[in-house]
Amino acid sequence: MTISRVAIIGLGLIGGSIGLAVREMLPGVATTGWDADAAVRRRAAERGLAGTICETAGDAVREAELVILCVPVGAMNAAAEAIAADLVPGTIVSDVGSSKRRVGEALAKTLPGAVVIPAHPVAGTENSGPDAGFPELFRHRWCIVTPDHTAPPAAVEALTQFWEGLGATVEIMDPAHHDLVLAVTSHIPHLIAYTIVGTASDLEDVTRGEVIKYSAGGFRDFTRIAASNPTMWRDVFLSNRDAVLEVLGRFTEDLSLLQRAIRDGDGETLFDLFERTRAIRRSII
Ligand code: TYR
Repeated sequence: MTISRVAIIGLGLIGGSIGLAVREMLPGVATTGWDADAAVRRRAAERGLAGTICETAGDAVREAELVILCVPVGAMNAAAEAIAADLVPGTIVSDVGSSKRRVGEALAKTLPGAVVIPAHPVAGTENSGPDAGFPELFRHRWCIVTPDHTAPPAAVEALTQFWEGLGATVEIMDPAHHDLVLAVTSHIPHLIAYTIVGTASDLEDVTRGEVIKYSAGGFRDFTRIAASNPTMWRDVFLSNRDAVLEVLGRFTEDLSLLQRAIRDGDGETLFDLFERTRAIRRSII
């Protein structure tokens, strides 16, 4: 089974990047695109984010073998409802959401005739919208695919080949496990960035100007992450609630231990942790 026509629903950073990447790397694959926002559709047409930008979601999906929902996790069900009436039974429906278990369950319920195979390209930037996409976004990135037991192997393989064609490396994973892994590697780090930037801006005795001026000390990297799309990240935390709360519980315990070590002047605890974390960084790069 090969895919020759892909519908992209949602033309922001990820949807737009998929369209541009297909045009560049999979020239035999046609794309249609749709976005609920008319201004985004106009901009998408100007940038050529898909071969055809459609006026309705139904027009976009009718002839596609693969439909990819590229909307915030909280808008996934509305996107599924927008395509439901025009979706040909047996069409593969995937998504790009950062949390997988609840999204997959909801899509399967809303689109009973579709072959639902959730996926998460672990790629992005702090930018969003139809001007943010670029064709190399997925190159050398992971795409985690989380099929359930009902997904036909040929469809999983077709989706895998599609993502590999865009330069990604595909890993198959259980959705609940995905959500726990991403809670610790992505969701909580984003939460920490949001928190520290918020804390800095609320301090009475340090001005906003000073925070910006001296941000080279580490703060700057947090501000990049904290500039990420607010709607998308609100939805990620609500959708991956269980895994996020579990990891957050561990994180706050560990933070309290460091707080105590600092208060007690316990340099050994601090040093041991910092040495361990440096080794982790050095094994990544
Ligand atoms: N926000 C991340 C960054 O800018 C990218 C990213 C975000 C990747 C969400 C995956 C994801 O699910 O580095």
